[in-house]
Amino acid sequence: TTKTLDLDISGMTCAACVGRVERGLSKLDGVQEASVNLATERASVTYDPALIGPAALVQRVRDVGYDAPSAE
Ligand code: 9UX
Repeated sequence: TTKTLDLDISGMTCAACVGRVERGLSKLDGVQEASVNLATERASVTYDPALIGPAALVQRVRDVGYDAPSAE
């Protein structure tokens, strides 16, 4: 089973930022796909809720250097 989380992310200013967030999220166990839209400053993350949850996804965004509010 999979779930999708949409996250607001702030602090991304160039296309390389998008890559950093996508790669940072994608390599976590349980994340199947992460796609970031620079224009809307949002990420869509598809994950296995048995392996990872929203709090860890938000924390990962912060760890790679951007700001994200608590998961909606
Ligand atoms: Mo672009 Mo983003 O030079 O942290 S990678 S601003």
